Amino acid sequence: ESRYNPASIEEKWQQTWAESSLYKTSTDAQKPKFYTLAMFPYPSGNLHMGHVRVYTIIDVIARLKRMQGFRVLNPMGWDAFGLPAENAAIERNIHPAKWTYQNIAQMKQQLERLGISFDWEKELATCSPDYYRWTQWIFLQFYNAGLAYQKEAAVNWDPIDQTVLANEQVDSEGRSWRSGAKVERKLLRQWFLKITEYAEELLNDLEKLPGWPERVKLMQANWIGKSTGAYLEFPVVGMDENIAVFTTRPDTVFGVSYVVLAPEHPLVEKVTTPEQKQAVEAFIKEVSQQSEMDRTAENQPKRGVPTGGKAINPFNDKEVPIWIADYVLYEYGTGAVMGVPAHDTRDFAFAKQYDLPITTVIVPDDADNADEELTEAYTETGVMVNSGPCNGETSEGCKLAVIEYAEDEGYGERRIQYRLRDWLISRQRYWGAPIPIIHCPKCGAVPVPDEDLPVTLPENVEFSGRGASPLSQLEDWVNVPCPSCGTSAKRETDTMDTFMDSSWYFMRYPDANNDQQVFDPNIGNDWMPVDQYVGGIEHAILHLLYSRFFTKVMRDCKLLNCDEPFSRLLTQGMVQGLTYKNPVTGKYIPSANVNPEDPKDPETGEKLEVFYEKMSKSKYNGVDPLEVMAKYGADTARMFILFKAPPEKDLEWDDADVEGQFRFLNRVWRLVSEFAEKMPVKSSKKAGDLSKEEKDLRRAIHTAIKEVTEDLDGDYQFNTAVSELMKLSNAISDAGCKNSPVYREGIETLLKLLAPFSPHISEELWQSLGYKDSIHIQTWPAVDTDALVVDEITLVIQVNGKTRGTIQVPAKADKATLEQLATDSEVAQRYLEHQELKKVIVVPGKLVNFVVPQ
Ligand code: ANZ
Ligand code: ZN
Repeated sequence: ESRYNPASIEEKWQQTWAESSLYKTSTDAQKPKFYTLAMFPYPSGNLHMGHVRVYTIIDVIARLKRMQGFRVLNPMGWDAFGLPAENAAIERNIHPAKWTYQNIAQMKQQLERLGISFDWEKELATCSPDYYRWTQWIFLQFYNAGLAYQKEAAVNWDPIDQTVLANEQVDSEGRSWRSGAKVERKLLRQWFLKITEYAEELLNDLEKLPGWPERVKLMQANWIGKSTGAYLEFPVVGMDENIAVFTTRPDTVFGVSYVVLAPEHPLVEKVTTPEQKQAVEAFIKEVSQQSEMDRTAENQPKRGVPTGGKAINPFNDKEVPIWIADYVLYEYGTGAVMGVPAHDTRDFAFAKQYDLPITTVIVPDDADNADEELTEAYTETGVMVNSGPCNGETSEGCKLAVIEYAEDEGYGERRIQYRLRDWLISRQRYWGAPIPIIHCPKCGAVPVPDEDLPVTLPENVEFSGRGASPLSQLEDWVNVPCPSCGTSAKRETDTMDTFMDSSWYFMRYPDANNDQQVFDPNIGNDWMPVDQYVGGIEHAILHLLYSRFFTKVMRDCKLLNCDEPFSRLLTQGMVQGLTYKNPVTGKYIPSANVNPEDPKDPETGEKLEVFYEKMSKSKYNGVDPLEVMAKYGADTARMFILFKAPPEKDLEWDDADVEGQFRFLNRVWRLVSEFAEKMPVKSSKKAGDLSKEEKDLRRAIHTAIKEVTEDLDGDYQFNTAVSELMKLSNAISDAGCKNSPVYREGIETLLKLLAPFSPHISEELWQSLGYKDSIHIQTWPAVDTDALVVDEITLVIQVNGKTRGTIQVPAKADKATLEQLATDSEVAQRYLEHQELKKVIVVPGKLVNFVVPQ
């Protein structure tokens, strides 16, 4: 009997599986399809524990579904465009493409080391021209459908490096991560996708996703942010202009004491009086330095200046001043607000600050003193006061009345407003898919013809991190004739947000190697939607929302016929490491420098804080998957990850539990090896001929099948499934009937149930039983419900509540029979001798208690 040596068997099987293309996607049309997908990684070059967790989860599901008779598509690829590659180019003078492909090769090897059953024939990398050709093509479908357009938008501008920055590159103080310069907001012409056109459907269709976590659906709904209210117009005094406001509270219109424009609003210049011009301009400059976050932060003081202009409230003909203020955002609603200090918290703070009038127009139903001065805004519903014709009505009723009146008189209309904004996809960056547009002085924006796609990235580029986007500096590349009229024209030099690459990759996998089409719609429709998607909660909004948007647009372009891309979604929890922190200095200390019995800072002697936190380099709490696999093997690493916590919960790394799983696999190894050496029977016995021992073992086997299958088919409760496997292994090892066919059934079942979790050891042991076919193409065991029937149970015999012994009785015996059997038992005979019986209590299925005088 040989020792369990994961290193040698794991590598051997990984090779064998690859050579036999074991995980190639089946084309057997008889089988139902199952599309498993884990979010593809950014190829940073190194696999971390978070990757191990998500890819192990998807692998268990894929292997299970294959054994359950599905044709499974379980593909893998690389989200390979993006900033880190460009930064590597700037910092280390290595071309982004080279850096990226090196990382891909390395990570692929590491993934293979984990034994994940991907169909590598479907592999894709978003930075490859074969892929981004179609990203560009899809952009043009959006463009042709009127869903892609250009407009001026504010971007983060670094005045020292002369470049646009992503939000992630601006620190919390508003400074550039590279130059340290205070970032400015600058208006640039940018490309947008009209996701707002799909806002209502994106919101409503969340109902079609019962297999998604409620939390994720709620986050999406909030992000879309539907508000119902009105659009109302306030004429500007002395001018032929109206200020349009969006309000969710038309009922408060009689309480308006001022109107506010966002500083960026185009009417600001017009309405500002000469006396206020200087103050207004200074304020606009100041606000332009602030981020949207700062401007809308709740406890931030609200600031503004009067423009000197005035507007008329058409509902009561009152003149109100026009202000500009930081808390009004240009991009939301109409970029203007009616200020109602009595009933809006922000307006209240603003009015207090600048001594503007506060008029109460709603009072609580039970108010006894409506004229009392407010100490804060009253934001609830109630009864109308100071509201002309509305006085005495409920505020809810007044809402409708005001809208109807506005519609009749032409002052406004009902309006649904979404917080969701159109998606800005322009990036002034090199490492992304070029936007396939040519700007012609005569024709304007002209799409690159399909036959000229892809617009490839030029290779000889300078990466300095300074100046405009690298592409715009390449004259040769930029200057081209217009495809439509031939005039000299210029290429668009912006590239696309990498979220565009990842918004459709799941549509590409089923037909990943198609060089004629984005994908064959028949193949796409065969596989879509993804049946089970797994990924991190950090993508709850953007990636998942964009992917849903793309799916709907592709549907409307007649390329797909599904409404939603991902039927079920599992968001896996984080992997946390043991973290040591000096509470005084705030420094994190590597565990190697700490005595776990008495954790102290080796430098200062300070007692350390000890806790679990998401693994990260800067906290020195990471565990390297490669080291774990080198020590224990991939199977143990997988078992630990699956066993330690339910998949959606955070998981605390624990070396002792890793050891525990390693010991379990060793037990399985010994159990099966001992059996395999004896070349045991293959014949089967009729159920009726089974001994009690055999029946008990069969019950354990089929209980395990039932439990494991239910744990997996329900909510993927891998942790409890692993516990069931441990129970079964114990039952087998305790069983006496080692030569029985039932014992063989036990061994084989254990291996099959273990196969999705620990694919290598189960394959090795399976083939040691003499089988030549892979265990991973075996049929998932079915429950024999007859085997589950318990025909004898253990009955406890008590005397005055004290347990005196047990007997075996038929499981179906009724109360009277139980009492009889108990009375006749040897135990009862012995303890009840010469005693007068007062009472007998029978609890079927459990016990019989004889009560005698004490
Ligand atoms: C008057 C009013 C009175 C308001 C009142 C509220 C309470 P949501 O639910 O987020 O859609 N608003 C509208 N456009 C804005 C902008 N561009 N920047 C900042 N605030 C803006 O909120 C809608 C409310 O937010 C609107 O209703 C408006 O204030 C404000 F007792 O109008 B309300
Ligand atoms: Zn032209």
